Amino acid sequence: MSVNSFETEVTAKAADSGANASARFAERQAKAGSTGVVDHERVDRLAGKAIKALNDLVIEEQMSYEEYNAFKAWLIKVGEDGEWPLFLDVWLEHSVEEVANADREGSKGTIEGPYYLDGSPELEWNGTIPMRPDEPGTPFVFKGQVKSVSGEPLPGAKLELWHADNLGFYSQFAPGLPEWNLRGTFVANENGEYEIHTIRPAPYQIPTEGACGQLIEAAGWHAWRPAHMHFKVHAPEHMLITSQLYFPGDPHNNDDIASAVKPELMLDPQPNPDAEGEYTVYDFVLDPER
Ligand code: MBD
Ligand code: FE
Repeated sequence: MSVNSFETEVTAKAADSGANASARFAERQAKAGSTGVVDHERVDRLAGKAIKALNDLVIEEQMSYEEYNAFKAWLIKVGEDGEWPLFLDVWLEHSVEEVANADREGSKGTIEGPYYLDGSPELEWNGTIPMRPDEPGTPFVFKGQVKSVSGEPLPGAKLELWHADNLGFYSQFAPGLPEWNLRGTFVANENGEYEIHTIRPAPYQIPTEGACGQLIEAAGWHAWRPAHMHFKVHAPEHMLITSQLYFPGDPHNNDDIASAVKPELMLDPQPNPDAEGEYTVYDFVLDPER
């Protein structure tokens, strides 16, 4: 394969990823169902404030008709490209997550992002995540314990893990990958322990071909997220944690486009004394259900 056709393939895959997230989100939202009850006072307050913030911006910045029409065209394109989940999860979800989890005592979490899928294959506490036989990347062992805030181990905890491959692609959002590649649900042992075998993901560039990429280009920003692994950790009678963990030294730890890095979420990988690659230890501390 020539370098050019490789680039074309990578570009096409990335473009699909943003759009696929729209369809997946719509399916999940439909399954979750809605009560159909509208809190008119709350909608009045939130929508009213959002509209006022935009009007204030127009006045403060003396926005021109040219700018207004460029904004309108861009909003239309975000929808056409299926990039609303991407846009919202990159530029807004971090504040929603901060509000939602402000009073937790256990481990810090961070945003879910657009590429979570439920129902990944269930694996033993020390299993290997589904991957291709020749999956590129540094072998990576991730081990630790799930505990409650009072320090008790939580046997039967489940850790859902999903991450990008060595080129930055997520299975089911980029074509050509096995269905559950680098996605798995690990069941902790009787001591709440887990030992996950996977590969180190690569730094991730959000798709640049669609409306979000157009905004990034026009504003002179960059499209990078540091390399990360996503988790959802569940245990009976405890609150779910949604998190992401990061690697020290990544060039984008301090300027993640999705503003989702926190100092508590940094891993400490070491050479693995028992096998090729690296290992790291990280414990999850869960708050009791309220
Ligand atoms: C990702 O992989 C991601 O985690 C987020 C938050 C946004 C876009 C792509
Ligand atoms: Fe991600």
